[in-house]
Amino acid sequence: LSLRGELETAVERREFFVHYQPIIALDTGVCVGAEALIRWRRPDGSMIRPDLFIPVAEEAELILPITDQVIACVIADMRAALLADRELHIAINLCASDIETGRVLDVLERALAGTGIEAQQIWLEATERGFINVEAARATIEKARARGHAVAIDDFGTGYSSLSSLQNLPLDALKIDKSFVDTIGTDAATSSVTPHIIAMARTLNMLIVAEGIETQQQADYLLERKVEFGQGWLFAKALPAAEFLTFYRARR
Ligand code: G
Ligand code: G
Ligand code: MN
Ligand code: NA
Repeated sequence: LSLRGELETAVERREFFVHYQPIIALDTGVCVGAEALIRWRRPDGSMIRPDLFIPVAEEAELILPITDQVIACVIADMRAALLADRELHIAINLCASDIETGRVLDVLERALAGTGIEAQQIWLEATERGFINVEAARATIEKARARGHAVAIDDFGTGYSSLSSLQNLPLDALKIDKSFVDTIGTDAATSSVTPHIIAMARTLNMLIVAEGIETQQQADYLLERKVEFGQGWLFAKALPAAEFLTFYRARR
């Protein structure tokens, strides 16, 4: 069976679930929420990484039903905690086609209706990978923000979006990709790019979330440069829902 065929079956059987990677305020160490990261366990028990199956799902136009299932999982896992604590935030990943069509916003609105969860509690991460139509993206981002969601540009620096298109998008936050965080404290040629990304986000009044922080040296460097938030194995891996909530309550 092709991966595409397997994905079709997986959508029908709702084989997807979500793990939650804590997002930490670097200055206080407080946990402010989590990024929802999709997981897929096939019937034979094996797991496939999202960076392998998400592009296939996008190509096969299966991404909308998959994002729909991620949203449903987040609500099922987190509803009680989100209602009990309005400071708790969960970030959901959207791929380029989600952003360009914007249909996902209606799916999200319907899913949230009547749950008591506030739109402000759901952050959206728009990957810049595969981003083509900046005007279409702008319409979706504006609509999302008008509804109260905060929108971050994800994987920044790894795609094709130019500085000028970023300047023209009404974004709340920028996520510094792990590939840049990895170079902190090394003499890799790209290590000089990280300060420029930080300066650019500042100029555009965007909050910054650094991804893939693995060492205290990286965290210290980012904190010195007033990067607000961080994620990475230094703090926690992506966790099953109950484990994330235990972590969250311990780190308030
Ligand atoms: O943690 P990890 O292996 O799960 O994530 C791998 C990649 O898959 C990341 O680039 C991440 O943004 C992407 N990803 C994880 N979950 C989702 C999701 O629910 N939707 C989309 N579109 N991408 C996701
Ligand atoms: O949304 P995005 O593309 O950025 O997904 C983040 C990916 O990075 C996921 O695969 C997640 O599991 C992984 N990840 C998160 N933190 C770390 C880290 O500190 N080290 C490594 N090696 N991978 C990480
Ligand atoms: Mn992300
Ligand atoms: Na990323």
